[in-house]
Amino acid sequence: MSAIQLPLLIGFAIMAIGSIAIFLHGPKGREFRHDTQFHSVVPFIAATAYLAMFLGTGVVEIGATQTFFPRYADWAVTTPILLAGLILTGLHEHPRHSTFILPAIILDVIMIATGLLAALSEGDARWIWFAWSCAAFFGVLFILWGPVKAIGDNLGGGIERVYRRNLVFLTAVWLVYPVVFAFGPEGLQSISTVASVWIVLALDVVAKVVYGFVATARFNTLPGAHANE
Ligand code: RET
Repeated sequence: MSAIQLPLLIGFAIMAIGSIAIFLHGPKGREFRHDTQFHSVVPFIAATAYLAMFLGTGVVEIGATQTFFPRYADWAVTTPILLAGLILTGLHEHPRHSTFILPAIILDVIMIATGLLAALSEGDARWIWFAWSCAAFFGVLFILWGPVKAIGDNLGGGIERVYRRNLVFLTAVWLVYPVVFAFGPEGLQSISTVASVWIVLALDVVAKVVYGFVATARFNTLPGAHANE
């Protein structure tokens, strides 16, 4: 097994176990909640991506850098689910939640797609795509911290507290990804490929599994959280 395969295998195992653990941790019996469904499916998707990367499927050497296509495929699917989950936590009873979920998801998918374009291009083009991806990211953050937070603040009943805490957690973790990209093998090359795979693994575990537990536990504290959805 090569040095790069170890974190990928560990990633597969943590994500597979995390998916089952979040599901079992959720409400029992016939009760279904959007947050438990969302948060257990996210690590399952990641486990699939880590398995593919461990097997070398979709890992392509372009120029001097390795591009992990499954990583971007994973993010393109899981980050919209995490965003939809966060917005639904704040606004699940609000009739206009799709007004915010859709634009947030579109910007988010553009962020991941142009991040992949940055990884695939060279020279100035790489940094232009990086900057454009960051612009989309700021659009996502604007929606979450601006209108969604403002509406949530007026709903009361503890929703605003749960939303704000989840929002702070999500923002803090997500902001590290572009930093790792900028300093990693795709950017300034101050971090080696193996080190960057370990760092992204740690971030993915926090953003998907730890956040999944924390967010579902916080949702549990809301009155009415146990109603069938
Ligand atoms: C890239 C590179 C280009 C600039 C930006 C990026 C942002 C990535 C983010 C990824 C989040 C991933 C998560 C995965 C786990 O569920 C594509 C690295 C802004 C924010 C949360």
